Amino acid sequence: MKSSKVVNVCTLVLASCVVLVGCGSDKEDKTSEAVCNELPPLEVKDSYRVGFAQLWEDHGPWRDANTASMQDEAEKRGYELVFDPGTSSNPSEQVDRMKALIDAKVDAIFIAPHDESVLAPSVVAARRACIPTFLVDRAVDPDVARPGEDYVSYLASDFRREGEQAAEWLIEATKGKAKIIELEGTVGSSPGVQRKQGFDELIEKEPGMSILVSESADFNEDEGYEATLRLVKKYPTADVIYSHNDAMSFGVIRALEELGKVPGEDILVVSIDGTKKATQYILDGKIAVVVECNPKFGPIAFDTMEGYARGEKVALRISNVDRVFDITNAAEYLPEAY
Ligand code: GYE
Repeated sequence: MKSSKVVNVCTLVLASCVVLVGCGSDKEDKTSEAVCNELPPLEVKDSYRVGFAQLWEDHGPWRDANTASMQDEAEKRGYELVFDPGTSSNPSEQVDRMKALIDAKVDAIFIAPHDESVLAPSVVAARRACIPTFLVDRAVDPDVARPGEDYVSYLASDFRREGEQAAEWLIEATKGKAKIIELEGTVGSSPGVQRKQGFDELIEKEPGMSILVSESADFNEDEGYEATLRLVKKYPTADVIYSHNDAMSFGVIRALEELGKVPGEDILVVSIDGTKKATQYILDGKIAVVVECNPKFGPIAFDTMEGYARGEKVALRISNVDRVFDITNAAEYLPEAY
């Protein structure tokens, strides 16, 4: 099994080099570097050097739990995780970090792309450099980086479903009556786009419900705080804030309390993620509901990578099933919350 994989890799590298020369590419292209024109295979090995292109780090408990899960799992399996945490929310910085992983010739790459468009060419670049890449947490534009051709698989929650779950809970809890402020995640990110689509579509069908305003606070606590201060003053009839993640919801709660509003009484806060702090806020009556978004990808990510190396058929999309937490079940969930 092992040796046949090695042969496959060599064949592919040689074939690619021949294609390059055969195509009459210019001098720069005629290097000894392998170029893969299709999904690169992964050798079966006892240990791997795996790159992890995480988003920037200052993103709250979800991101921390996500990073920890990848690091713990790599360590458990005796793999080296090449991980350089970002320092700013600028997507071009993540492009640079992807390039560094490609230059370091890691065996495989996991990437949590900042947004769908800016990072898509980096995924294509990894494929060309013969590094099998897996998307974890967020997607890239499938017209640029093609599933099953440029990357192996996309592992994430179903963000549209999360948005629907938030809307379904709210419709029932308010009996179809609400005036909503929506705080979106990062512009152009798959959770930001799809949590909005799933939620808005169901709310639009309810004659007694309206979204007064919807704007991005970049999945960031301080931006959630600033936006809430401004928008609650501008839309005084609002009685619900739907925030696309827990970090922004913490900012929402801070702002509401500063404005003399009682979260849970004057304004219902609807959130997504399922962090320990947000779960405690449900028990304190400050957050009404949290739709789960499980960040612990480590085990499934590495199992998928190993399955791919063994030549197993890997699904192009691997989806988590997320739960909904409110006052009826938050206490039960709290011990496992992150
Ligand atoms: O909800 C949020 C984080 O991409 C699903 O990113 C993830 C989101 C998560 O900043 O807290």
